[in-house]
Amino acid sequence: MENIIVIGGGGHAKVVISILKKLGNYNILGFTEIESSEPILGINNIGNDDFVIEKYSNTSTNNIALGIGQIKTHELRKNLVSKYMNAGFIFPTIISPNATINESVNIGNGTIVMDNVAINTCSNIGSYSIINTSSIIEHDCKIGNFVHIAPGVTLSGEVVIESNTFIGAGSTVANSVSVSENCIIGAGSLVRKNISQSGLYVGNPVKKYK
Ligand code: JB3
Repeated sequence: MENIIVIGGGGHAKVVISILKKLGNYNILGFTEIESSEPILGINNIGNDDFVIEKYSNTSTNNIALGIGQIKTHELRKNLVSKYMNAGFIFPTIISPNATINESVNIGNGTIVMDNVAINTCSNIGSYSIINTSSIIEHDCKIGNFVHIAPGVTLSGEVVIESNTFIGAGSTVANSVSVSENCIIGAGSLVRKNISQSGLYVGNPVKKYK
């Protein structure tokens, strides 16, 4: 069984570790944190990023899971991916055994799909994204890289979510609508028209806030 190390020891990392435990196809060596911290779900903190990179780069222990979430910005996640990839680590795609993914769906490296997600026919999901608990991605959707689809989101058919965009919990994006990169859609919003300008949008239907 291959080893894997989880980056981060907060709430998102707990969920990622729980999915890896359910999957049972990796030996979870530990998680990395800025400072020493208590174990999570029986998994130990094995040090900070620099220590782990120093110790494990160019060894057979080179699987990494991105256990840091994304709400306001994707920058920290992007920087960590670069840091670890430059040291020879890889970010496998991780899909909960409780997710329903159509066989025609493609999901990129480093993307993590949580419990009770449904992704329907011919949708394409990019890399290093979070498809969070109980979200629905309907047929023929296109999701970019470093996107966070928060819990309970519904994307109707043929929706496009460009890279670095966050779709807040419980939001709905209507059929064939496109949302541009670097957007934040507030929780519980309804997006019925294309959004072509980056920014913060909230409401039913959404209005641009800044
Ligand atoms: O909304 C949901 C369902 N989940 C949220 C998730 C998507 O994002 C969750 O509620 C949080 O809002 C957030 O989860 P996350 O990222 O786990 O947040 P937090 O609980 O604050 O934990 C972040 C952890 O990352 C903290 O313990 C930090 O110390 C750690 N951290 C920050 N920078 C880092 C670094 N760890 C490492 N290894 N390296 C870093 O550079």
